[in-house]
Amino acid sequence: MEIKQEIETKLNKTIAESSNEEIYLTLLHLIKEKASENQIQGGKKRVYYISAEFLIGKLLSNNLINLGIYDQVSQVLKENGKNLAEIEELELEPSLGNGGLGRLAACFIDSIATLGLNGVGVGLNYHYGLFKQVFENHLQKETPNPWITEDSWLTKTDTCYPVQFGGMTVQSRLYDIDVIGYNHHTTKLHLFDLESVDDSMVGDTIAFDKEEIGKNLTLFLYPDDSDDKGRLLRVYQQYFMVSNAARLILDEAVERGSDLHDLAEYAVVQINDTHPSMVIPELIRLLCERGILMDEAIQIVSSMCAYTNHTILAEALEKWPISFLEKAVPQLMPIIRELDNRVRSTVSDESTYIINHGLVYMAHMDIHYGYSVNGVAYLHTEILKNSELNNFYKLYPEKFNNKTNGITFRRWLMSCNHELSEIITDLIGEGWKTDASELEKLGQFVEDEKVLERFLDVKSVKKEELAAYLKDTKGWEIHTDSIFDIQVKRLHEYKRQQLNVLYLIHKYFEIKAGKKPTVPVTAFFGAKAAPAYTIAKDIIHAILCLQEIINNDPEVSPYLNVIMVENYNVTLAEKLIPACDISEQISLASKEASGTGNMKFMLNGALTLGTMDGANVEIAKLVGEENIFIFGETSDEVIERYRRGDYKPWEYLEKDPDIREAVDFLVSDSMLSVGSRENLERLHHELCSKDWFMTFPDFKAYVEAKEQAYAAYEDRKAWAKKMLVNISKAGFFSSDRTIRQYNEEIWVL
Ligand code: 26Q
Repeated sequence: MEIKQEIETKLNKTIAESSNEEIYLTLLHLIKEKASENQIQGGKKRVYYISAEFLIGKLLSNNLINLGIYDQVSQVLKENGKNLAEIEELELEPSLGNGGLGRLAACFIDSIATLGLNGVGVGLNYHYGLFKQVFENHLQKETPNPWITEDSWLTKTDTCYPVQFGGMTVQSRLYDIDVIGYNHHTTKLHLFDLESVDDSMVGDTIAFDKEEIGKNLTLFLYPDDSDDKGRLLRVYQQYFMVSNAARLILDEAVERGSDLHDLAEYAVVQINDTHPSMVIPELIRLLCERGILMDEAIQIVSSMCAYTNHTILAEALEKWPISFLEKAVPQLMPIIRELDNRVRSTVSDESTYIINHGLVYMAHMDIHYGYSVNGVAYLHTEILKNSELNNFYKLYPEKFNNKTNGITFRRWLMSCNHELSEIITDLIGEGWKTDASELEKLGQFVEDEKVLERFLDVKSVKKEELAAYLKDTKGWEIHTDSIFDIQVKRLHEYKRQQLNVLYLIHKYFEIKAGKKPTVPVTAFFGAKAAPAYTIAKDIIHAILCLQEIINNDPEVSPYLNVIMVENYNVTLAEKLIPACDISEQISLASKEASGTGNMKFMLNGALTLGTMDGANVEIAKLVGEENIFIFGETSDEVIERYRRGDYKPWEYLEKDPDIREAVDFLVSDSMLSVGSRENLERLHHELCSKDWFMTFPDFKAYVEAKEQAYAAYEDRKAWAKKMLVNISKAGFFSSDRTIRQYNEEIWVL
């Protein structure tokens, strides 16, 4: 059937006489039907990618693209007076993730489906997901962010399990979202929900009764662990997720012929950071319950669980007080104790024990009782092996491996940047869509002026589009001939948005003093801070104050503007990334495990301004030093500074007047007249007395690198060449490549 006929049959009227809402729902149902026709069958073994977060973003466009009908549908709608972009606006974005880790999981299931692998995602169906960010008085406020409507991408299933907690049992229900790969293969994202969940507990704020587990368990995604009640709820959530996952794994294996002794031939579990780590003792518990002896159960589970580490920050490694686990999941504690005892009887290095000083170290359990431990970028894995997890590496060198992260090019190029996709296809054919390494073929055009011109033109179109969107939604005027310099990611001190802030203040002073840039700059920010992360919120406050001061200063605003977008999410990322000239990846070297935004920007023709951290190291190696702007201390230098423990920020304040001037501006009359003294003074004090993520030692190098990048931008042809090289080398960062490696080296499906 023609697509127009298909849509109109479902609508039961013509497209022209239907509302956008009706068309949206019709497309949603049509896509769901098509998805069910192409479920991956696969072989004997199935991978379960368990993750507390799946930051999937809106699905309409992406699904149309992956089904190969986007152009047709868009055309038919246009011919009938409708606009697909406007229809897309009706979809609510599910915010089932905080940031990188959740978005990575979403890219991975897209690639699993695209490659036709026998794999599913397993997580939780949070009704409100992460909070929605609003700015009030230049401060972040958190509000609930509901996304589930009567008709949504969720499909209710009949799968339900009782889940037992200390003192109570709750009932679960499984909801599925179809994950449509490029070329039609479809798999499932399994999201477990609490059958008795009570949405009415949520009012206008994100505050709710944290103790009513039977009602609140799947209401929110945890943005922080600031108080004990919240932390305990997180334990309940994690166990609910893995207990359901474990039962699903056993049931499906048995259904496909397993006698449970051979479970590892039927299932492999990828543990996405430590949030699902309790799946190990839970699987052991269930196997024992079904008649398998402890020794064998441990051996089976150890041969089917693999752990991915996403962080080097010690404070982010989960460790739970025994008392929490005793209260929430008493049935697991005997097993965890047994696992710890076995380590104690064979390993002398106490630092690797699972239970220490009344705390249960989740990562330690994963490493002792999983068969694979992987980092998410080359440098990250090296740091894990050589310092952070060195004690474990000495015990199990064979378990450690690297899987450099990747992104799905369907969403991060084909869907968010049709114009660029078309040029690429025009130049090198369609092959890159299924084999990203073919982007290398673009290399032959680096000297072709006409081609370079086309790349610059697309960038302008995407900048105009972003500016028009911000004009429509916020009334902001953006100079589209300015350099779009963008830093979007979660707000965290190690990511160093505050370094960017210090630069902007410095630049502001220079312009005031008459040193005017040749090309104007617009500095964009987008970032959510965890609600209890005080300094992160202070940094947001400083950016918003600066935005007001700089944009309203007639001496400065023709040359420099600051734009902080509200509620940065996947949908906004899809608008910002294609419009970017300079991608800010300025984390303190050694702290960013990988980063994936860096890959998305590169793929869309932005040049990276960054430190030698995470996957920036691999980007730099691929594009060569003339096509990236690298600055700052190396990870070795930083690690050595921390080891010596002798960093004194005040020494930099004393010897560098530029740093002093920039930092002190935070508490100047000018800032205090628009902002709040408490927030600004706290940030000022933090930087002057601690500066824990060492912005001052990198400040000069950062200023120089920025100036170099801005100067390079002026030679448009040379810049276009650099863009082209970046795009042509981005193929390595396709999540299809990453997932192939997971499969070849870990899962072996
Ligand atoms: C832990 C305990 C209590 C409450 C919350 C958490 C928690 C929640 C989310 C801890 C960590 C996260 C998320 C981490 C994350 O997003 N890490 C990022 O993972 C990306 C994908 O591998 C990397 O590219 C980033 O470098 C890394 O920061």
